[in-house]
Amino acid sequence: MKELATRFLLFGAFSEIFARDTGFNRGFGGSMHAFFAPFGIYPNNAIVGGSGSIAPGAALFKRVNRKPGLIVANIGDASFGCGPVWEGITFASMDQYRKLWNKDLGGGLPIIFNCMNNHYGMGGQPLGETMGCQFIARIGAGVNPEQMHAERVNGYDPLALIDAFRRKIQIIKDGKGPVLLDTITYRISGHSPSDASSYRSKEEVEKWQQADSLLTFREKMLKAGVLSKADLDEIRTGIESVVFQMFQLSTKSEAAPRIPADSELIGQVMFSNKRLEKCDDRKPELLQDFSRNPRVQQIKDKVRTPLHDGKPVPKMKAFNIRDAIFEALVYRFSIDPRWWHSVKRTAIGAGPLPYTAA
Ligand SMILES: Cc1ncc(C[n+]2csc(CCOP(=O)(O)OP(=O)(O)O)c2C)c(N)n1
Ligand SMILES: [Mg+2]
Repeated sequence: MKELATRFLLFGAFSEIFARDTGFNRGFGGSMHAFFAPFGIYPNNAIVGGSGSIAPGAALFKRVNRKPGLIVANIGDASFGCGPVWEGITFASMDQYRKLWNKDLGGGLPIIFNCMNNHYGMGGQPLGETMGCQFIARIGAGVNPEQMHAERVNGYDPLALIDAFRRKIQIIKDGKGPVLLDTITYRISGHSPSDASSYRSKEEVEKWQQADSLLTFREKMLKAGVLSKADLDEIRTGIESVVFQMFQLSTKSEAAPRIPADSELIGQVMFSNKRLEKCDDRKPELLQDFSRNPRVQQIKDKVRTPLHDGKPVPKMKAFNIRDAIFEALVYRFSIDPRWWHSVKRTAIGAGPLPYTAA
Protein backbone atom coordinates (compact mmCIF):
# COMPACT_ATOMS: atom_id res chain seq x y z
CA MET A 1 0.00 0.00 0.00
CA LYS A 2 2.82 2.40 0.88
CA GLU A 3 4.49 1.78 -2.46
CA LEU A 4 1.22 2.31 -4.29
CA ALA A 5 0.66 5.58 -2.40
CA THR A 6 4.18 6.75 -3.30
CA ARG A 7 3.58 5.99 -6.98
CA PHE A 8 0.19 7.67 -6.87
CA LEU A 9 1.66 10.86 -5.41
CA LEU A 10 4.57 10.98 -7.85
CA PHE A 11 2.47 10.14 -10.89
CA GLY A 12 -0.20 12.72 -9.96
CA ALA A 13 2.44 15.41 -9.44
CA PHE A 14 4.44 14.66 -12.60
CA SER A 15 1.27 14.38 -14.69
CA GLU A 16 0.21 17.78 -13.40
CA ILE A 17 3.54 19.32 -14.42
CA PHE A 18 3.18 17.83 -17.91
CA ALA A 19 -0.42 19.11 -18.25
CA ARG A 20 -1.99 15.64 -18.33
CA ASP A 21 -5.55 14.62 -17.52
CA THR A 22 -4.12 12.29 -14.86
CA GLY A 23 -2.58 15.20 -12.94
CA PHE A 24 -3.91 16.10 -9.51
CA ASN A 25 -5.63 19.10 -11.04
CA ARG A 26 -6.08 17.45 -14.42
CA GLY A 27 -3.17 19.40 -15.81
CA PHE A 28 -4.73 22.82 -15.33
CA GLY A 29 -2.64 23.88 -12.34
CA GLY A 30 0.83 23.01 -13.55
CA SER A 31 3.83 23.13 -11.23
CA MET A 32 2.85 26.59 -10.00
CA HIS A 33 -0.58 25.64 -8.66
CA ALA A 34 -0.36 21.94 -7.93
CA PHE A 35 -2.56 20.95 -5.02
CA PHE A 36 -4.34 17.88 -3.77
CA ALA A 37 -6.87 18.49 -1.05
CA PRO A 38 -7.42 14.79 -0.10
CA PHE A 39 -3.77 14.70 1.03
CA GLY A 40 -4.19 18.05 2.79
CA ILE A 41 -2.07 19.83 0.20
CA TYR A 42 -3.36 23.33 -0.45
CA PRO A 43 -2.56 25.19 -3.65
CA ASN A 44 0.97 26.15 -4.35
CA ASN A 45 1.03 29.79 -5.30
CA ALA A 46 2.65 31.71 -8.15
CA ILE A 47 2.37 34.90 -6.13
CA VAL A 48 5.36 35.01 -3.83
CA GLY A 49 3.98 35.13 -0.29
CA GLY A 50 0.43 34.43 -1.50
CA SER A 51 0.01 31.41 0.72
CA GLY A 52 1.10 33.51 3.70
CA SER A 53 -2.42 34.87 3.96
CA ILE A 54 -4.31 31.84 2.61
CA ALA A 55 -2.89 29.47 5.23
CA PRO A 56 -4.22 31.42 8.28
CA GLY A 57 -7.67 31.19 6.67
CA ALA A 58 -7.32 27.42 6.56
CA ALA A 59 -6.19 27.47 10.21
CA LEU A 60 -9.15 29.66 11.17
CA PHE A 61 -11.46 27.17 9.45
CA LYS A 62 -10.02 24.38 11.59
CA ARG A 63 -10.36 26.44 14.75
CA VAL A 64 -13.95 27.60 14.37
CA ASN A 65 -15.12 24.20 13.15
CA ARG A 66 -13.22 22.33 15.87
CA LYS A 67 -11.33 20.26 13.31
CA PRO A 68 -8.24 18.37 14.46
CA GLY A 69 -4.79 18.90 13.01
CA LEU A 70 -2.78 21.93 12.02
CA ILE A 71 -1.68 23.98 9.03
CA VAL A 72 1.94 24.25 7.90
CA ALA A 73 2.63 27.21 5.61
CA ASN A 74 5.83 26.38 3.75
CA ILE A 75 7.08 29.73 2.53
CA GLY A 76 10.33 31.12 1.19
CA ASP A 77 12.68 33.47 2.99
CA ALA A 78 12.20 36.23 0.41
CA SER A 79 8.44 36.05 0.85
CA PHE A 80 8.91 37.64 4.28
CA GLY A 81 9.41 40.91 2.45
CA CYS A 82 5.87 40.61 1.03
CA GLY A 83 2.67 42.14 2.37
CA PRO A 84 0.47 39.00 2.37
CA VAL A 85 2.92 37.23 4.70
CA TRP A 86 2.87 40.08 7.23
CA GLU A 87 -0.91 40.32 7.02
CA GLY A 88 -1.17 36.57 7.49
CA ILE A 89 1.13 36.58 10.52
CA THR A 90 -0.77 39.48 12.09
CA PHE A 91 -4.10 37.80 11.43
CA ALA A 92 -2.86 34.49 12.83
CA SER A 93 -1.64 36.06 16.06
CA MET A 94 -4.62 38.22 16.95
CA ASP A 95 -5.14 38.48 20.72
CA GLN A 96 -8.85 37.72 20.47
CA TYR A 97 -8.41 33.97 19.78
CA ARG A 98 -7.05 33.48 23.25
CA LYS A 99 -8.41 36.44 25.17
CA LEU A 100 -11.95 36.93 23.90
CA TRP A 101 -13.16 33.79 22.17
CA ASN A 102 -14.88 30.98 24.00
CA LYS A 103 -12.21 28.74 25.47
CA ASP A 104 -13.57 25.49 24.06
CA LEU A 105 -12.53 26.60 20.57
CA GLY A 106 -8.97 25.92 21.54
CA GLY A 107 -6.96 29.15 21.62
CA GLY A 108 -4.44 30.54 19.11
CA LEU A 109 -4.58 29.58 15.44
CA PRO A 110 -3.12 26.14 14.74
CA ILE A 111 -0.51 27.24 12.23
CA ILE A 112 3.24 26.87 11.74
CA PHE A 113 4.84 29.37 9.38
CA ASN A 114 7.71 27.24 8.18
CA CYS A 115 10.21 29.46 6.40
CA MET A 116 12.30 27.41 3.99
CA ASN A 117 15.27 29.68 4.41
CA ASN A 118 17.40 28.82 1.37
CA HIS A 119 19.11 32.24 1.49
CA TYR A 120 17.85 33.50 -1.87
CA GLY A 121 14.85 35.05 -3.54
CA MET A 122 15.33 35.10 -7.31
CA GLY A 123 18.83 36.52 -7.21
CA GLY A 124 18.47 38.79 -4.18
CA GLN A 125 19.41 37.80 -0.66
CA PRO A 126 17.00 38.67 2.15
CA LEU A 127 19.87 38.57 4.64
CA GLY A 128 22.32 41.37 3.90
CA GLU A 129 20.47 42.78 0.90
CA THR A 130 16.68 42.99 0.63
CA MET A 131 15.72 42.78 4.32
CA GLY A 132 17.23 44.08 7.56
CA CYS A 133 16.24 41.55 10.23
CA GLN A 134 19.30 39.33 9.66
CA PHE A 135 17.45 36.38 11.16
CA ILE A 136 13.95 35.49 9.97
CA ALA A 137 13.30 34.00 13.44
CA ARG A 138 13.72 37.49 14.87
CA ILE A 139 10.48 38.59 13.18
CA GLY A 140 8.51 36.75 15.88
CA ALA A 141 9.74 39.26 18.47
CA GLY A 142 7.67 42.03 16.94
CA VAL A 143 4.50 39.97 16.72
CA ASN A 144 3.46 38.83 20.19
CA PRO A 145 4.87 38.31 23.70
CA GLU A 146 5.63 34.63 22.93
CA GLN A 147 7.67 35.81 19.90
CA MET A 148 5.73 33.21 17.89
CA HIS A 149 7.83 30.56 19.68
CA ALA A 150 10.26 31.30 16.85
CA GLU A 151 13.24 29.06 16.35
CA ARG A 152 16.06 28.56 13.86
CA VAL A 153 16.37 24.93 12.84
CA ASN A 154 19.09 23.14 10.92
CA GLY A 155 17.13 22.06 7.84
CA TYR A 156 20.08 19.90 6.79
CA ASP A 157 19.54 17.64 9.79
CA PRO A 158 16.33 15.57 9.54
CA LEU A 159 16.49 14.66 13.23
CA ALA A 160 16.68 18.32 14.27
CA LEU A 161 13.66 19.02 12.09
CA ILE A 162 11.63 16.14 13.49
CA ASP A 163 12.50 17.28 17.00
CA ALA A 164 11.51 20.88 16.26
CA PHE A 165 8.20 19.86 14.69
CA ARG A 166 7.36 17.56 17.60
CA ARG A 167 7.86 20.39 20.08
CA LYS A 168 6.01 22.96 17.98
CA ILE A 169 3.05 20.65 17.38
CA GLN A 170 2.66 20.38 21.15
CA ILE A 171 2.59 24.19 21.38
CA ILE A 172 -0.17 24.24 18.75
CA LYS A 173 -2.09 21.52 20.62
CA ASP A 174 -1.89 23.62 23.79
CA GLY A 175 -3.63 26.45 21.90
CA LYS A 176 -0.52 28.64 21.96
CA GLY A 177 0.00 29.09 18.22
CA PRO A 178 1.00 30.54 15.84
CA VAL A 179 4.57 29.30 15.49
CA LEU A 180 7.42 30.53 13.32
CA LEU A 181 10.19 28.20 12.18
CA ASP A 182 13.27 29.53 10.42
CA THR A 183 14.43 26.36 8.71
CA ILE A 184 17.91 26.79 7.31
CA THR A 185 18.63 25.21 3.96
CA TYR A 186 20.23 26.22 0.68
CA ARG A 187 19.23 26.59 -2.95
CA ILE A 188 21.90 24.71 -4.84
CA SER A 189 20.42 25.19 -8.30
CA GLY A 190 19.53 28.55 -9.85
CA HIS A 191 16.09 30.07 -9.49
CA SER A 192 15.22 29.06 -13.08
CA PRO A 193 17.03 27.48 -16.05
CA SER A 194 18.19 30.92 -17.22
CA ASP A 195 19.73 31.77 -13.84
CA ALA A 196 23.54 31.72 -14.19
CA SER A 197 24.08 32.25 -10.42
CA SER A 198 26.16 35.34 -11.19
CA TYR A 199 25.26 36.79 -7.78
CA ARG A 200 27.16 34.13 -5.77
CA SER A 201 30.52 32.43 -5.84
CA LYS A 202 31.24 28.88 -6.93
CA GLU A 203 32.96 28.26 -3.59
CA GLU A 204 29.82 29.18 -1.69
CA VAL A 205 27.71 26.67 -3.64
CA GLU A 206 30.40 23.99 -3.28
CA LYS A 207 30.55 24.40 0.49
CA TRP A 208 26.80 23.89 0.80
CA GLN A 209 26.98 20.92 -1.56
CA GLN A 210 29.57 19.32 0.70
CA ALA A 211 27.25 19.80 3.67
CA ASP A 212 24.24 18.42 1.76
CA SER A 213 22.19 16.26 4.09
CA LEU A 214 21.82 13.54 1.49
CA LEU A 215 25.54 12.98 1.98
CA THR A 216 26.13 14.07 5.55
CA PHE A 217 23.09 12.42 7.10
CA ARG A 218 23.98 9.25 5.25
CA GLU A 219 27.44 9.40 6.82
CA LYS A 220 25.92 10.04 10.23
CA MET A 221 23.71 6.96 9.95
CA LEU A 222 26.64 4.83 8.78
CA LYS A 223 28.85 6.02 11.65
CA ALA A 224 26.12 5.40 14.19
CA GLY A 225 25.62 1.90 12.76
CA VAL A 226 21.91 2.56 12.13
CA LEU A 227 22.07 1.34 8.54
CA SER A 228 24.72 -0.36 6.44
CA LYS A 229 26.14 0.99 3.19
CA ALA A 230 24.20 -1.70 1.31
CA ASP A 231 20.91 -0.62 3.02
CA LEU A 232 21.52 3.01 2.14
CA ASP A 233 22.44 2.20 -1.46
CA GLU A 234 19.29 0.16 -1.80
CA ILE A 235 17.12 3.00 -0.48
CA ARG A 236 18.75 5.44 -2.88
CA THR A 237 18.43 3.23 -5.98
CA GLY A 238 14.85 2.39 -5.02
CA ILE A 239 13.89 6.08 -4.78
CA GLU A 240 15.70 7.02 -7.98
CA SER A 241 14.04 4.19 -9.83
CA VAL A 242 10.46 4.95 -8.74
CA VAL A 243 10.87 8.68 -9.43
CA PHE A 244 12.24 7.95 -12.89
CA GLN A 245 9.51 5.40 -13.68
CA MET A 246 6.72 7.80 -12.70
CA PHE A 247 8.40 10.63 -14.61
CA GLN A 248 8.53 8.47 -17.74
CA LEU A 249 4.98 7.19 -17.34
CA SER A 250 3.54 10.66 -16.99
CA THR A 251 4.97 11.69 -20.37
CA LYS A 252 3.31 8.79 -22.22
CA SER A 253 -0.01 9.65 -23.82
CA GLU A 254 -1.50 6.16 -23.33
CA ALA A 255 -1.00 6.29 -19.56
CA ALA A 256 -1.34 10.03 -19.14
CA PRO A 257 -3.53 11.54 -21.90
CA ARG A 258 -4.02 15.26 -22.33
CA ILE A 259 -7.42 16.79 -21.70
CA PRO A 260 -9.46 16.92 -24.93
CA ALA A 261 -9.68 20.41 -26.42
CA ASP A 262 -13.50 20.38 -26.14
CA SER A 263 -13.41 19.47 -22.46
CA GLU A 264 -16.03 20.99 -20.15
CA LEU A 265 -13.58 20.71 -17.28
CA ILE A 266 -13.42 24.36 -16.27
CA GLY A 267 -17.21 24.56 -16.11
CA GLN A 268 -17.37 21.35 -14.09
CA VAL A 269 -14.73 22.56 -11.68
CA MET A 270 -16.29 25.99 -11.24
CA PHE A 271 -19.95 24.94 -10.98
CA SER A 272 -21.32 21.80 -9.34
CA ASN A 273 -24.64 22.18 -11.20
CA LYS A 274 -26.50 21.16 -8.12
CA ARG A 275 -27.87 22.84 -5.05
CA LEU A 276 -26.01 22.32 -1.81
CA GLU A 277 -27.77 23.71 1.23
CA LYS A 278 -25.13 22.88 3.80
CA CYS A 279 -21.82 21.09 4.04
CA ASP A 280 -22.18 19.68 7.52
CA ASP A 281 -25.07 18.27 9.58
CA ARG A 282 -24.26 19.98 12.86
CA LYS A 283 -26.69 22.55 14.17
CA PRO A 284 -25.40 26.06 13.44
CA GLU A 285 -24.26 27.77 16.62
CA LEU A 286 -26.02 31.11 16.44
CA LEU A 287 -26.20 33.94 18.91
CA GLN A 288 -29.44 35.07 17.33
CA ASP A 289 -32.11 33.61 15.11
CA PHE A 290 -31.96 34.66 11.46
CA SER A 291 -35.49 36.12 11.49
CA ARG A 292 -34.86 38.01 14.74
CA ASN A 293 -31.80 39.76 13.42
CA PRO A 294 -32.65 43.51 13.50
CA ARG A 295 -31.15 44.21 10.12
CA VAL A 296 -32.92 41.27 8.49
CA GLN A 297 -36.16 42.72 9.85
CA GLN A 298 -35.25 46.22 8.73
CA ILE A 299 -34.64 45.23 5.10
CA LYS A 300 -37.37 42.59 4.90
CA ASP A 301 -39.95 44.90 3.35
CA LYS A 302 -37.68 46.83 1.02
CA VAL A 303 -38.67 46.77 -2.66
CA ARG A 304 -36.72 44.18 -4.61
CA THR A 305 -37.30 45.50 -8.12
CA PRO A 306 -35.90 48.69 -9.67
CA LEU A 307 -39.43 49.94 -10.60
CA HIS A 308 -42.63 49.93 -8.63
CA ASP A 309 -45.91 50.83 -10.40
CA GLY A 310 -43.75 51.96 -13.34
CA LYS A 311 -41.81 54.45 -11.21
CA PRO A 312 -38.21 54.18 -9.93
CA VAL A 313 -38.15 53.05 -6.31
CA PRO A 314 -36.81 55.74 -3.92
CA LYS A 315 -33.27 54.98 -2.78
CA MET A 316 -34.24 54.52 0.88
CA LYS A 317 -36.85 51.92 -0.01
CA ALA A 318 -34.85 49.99 -2.62
CA PHE A 319 -33.26 46.70 -1.66
CA ASN A 320 -29.67 47.55 -2.59
CA ILE A 321 -26.60 45.45 -3.25
CA ARG A 322 -25.34 45.90 0.30
CA ASP A 323 -28.63 44.52 1.64
CA ALA A 324 -28.52 41.59 -0.77
CA ILE A 325 -24.98 40.60 0.24
CA PHE A 326 -25.82 40.94 3.94
CA GLU A 327 -29.03 38.92 3.66
CA ALA A 328 -27.42 36.11 1.66
CA LEU A 329 -24.49 35.87 4.09
CA VAL A 330 -26.61 35.86 7.21
CA TYR A 331 -28.99 33.33 5.72
CA ARG A 332 -26.04 31.06 4.94
CA PHE A 333 -24.72 31.43 8.50
CA SER A 334 -28.13 30.36 9.76
CA ILE A 335 -28.27 27.06 7.90
CA ASP A 336 -24.69 25.92 7.37
CA PRO A 337 -22.69 25.29 10.56
CA ARG A 338 -19.40 25.70 8.72
CA TRP A 339 -20.20 29.38 8.31
CA TRP A 340 -18.80 31.05 11.29
CA HIS A 341 -21.11 33.36 13.17
CA SER A 342 -21.13 31.72 16.47
CA VAL A 343 -18.06 32.67 18.41
CA LYS A 344 -19.19 34.15 21.69
CA ARG A 345 -16.70 36.69 22.81
CA THR A 346 -16.39 38.84 25.88
CA ALA A 347 -17.34 42.40 25.04
CA ILE A 348 -14.28 44.62 24.93
CA GLY A 349 -14.36 46.86 27.95
CA ALA A 350 -16.32 44.39 30.03
CA GLY A 351 -13.25 43.12 31.83
CA PRO A 352 -9.73 44.35 32.57
CA LEU A 353 -7.66 45.23 29.53
CA PRO A 354 -5.44 42.28 28.58
CA TYR A 355 -2.13 43.95 29.37
CA THR A 356 -2.92 45.93 32.53
CA ALA A 357 -0.79 45.17 35.58
CA ALA A 358 -3.82 43.63 37.27
C1 LIG B 1 4.51 38.97 -5.90
C2 LIG B 1 5.60 38.36 -6.72
N1 LIG B 1 6.74 39.07 -6.94
C3 LIG B 1 7.76 38.54 -7.66
C4 LIG B 1 7.63 37.29 -8.20
C5 LIG B 1 8.79 36.67 -8.99
N2 LIG B 1 9.42 35.64 -8.18
C6 LIG B 1 9.18 34.33 -8.37
S1 LIG B 1 10.00 33.35 -7.27
C7 LIG B 1 10.71 34.68 -6.51
C8 LIG B 1 11.64 34.48 -5.35
C9 LIG B 1 11.01 33.79 -4.19
O1 LIG B 1 11.95 33.58 -3.17
P1 LIG B 1 11.61 32.83 -1.84
O2 LIG B 1 10.35 33.35 -1.26
O3 LIG B 1 12.83 32.88 -0.97
O4 LIG B 1 11.30 31.33 -2.32
P2 LIG B 1 12.31 30.25 -2.96
O5 LIG B 1 12.08 30.28 -4.43
O6 LIG B 1 13.70 30.63 -2.57
O7 LIG B 1 11.90 28.97 -2.31
C10 LIG B 1 10.32 35.88 -7.13
C11 LIG B 1 10.76 37.21 -6.71
C12 LIG B 1 6.43 36.57 -7.99
N3 LIG B 1 6.23 35.35 -8.47
N4 LIG B 1 5.44 37.13 -7.24
MG1 LIG C 1 14.35 31.55 -0.85
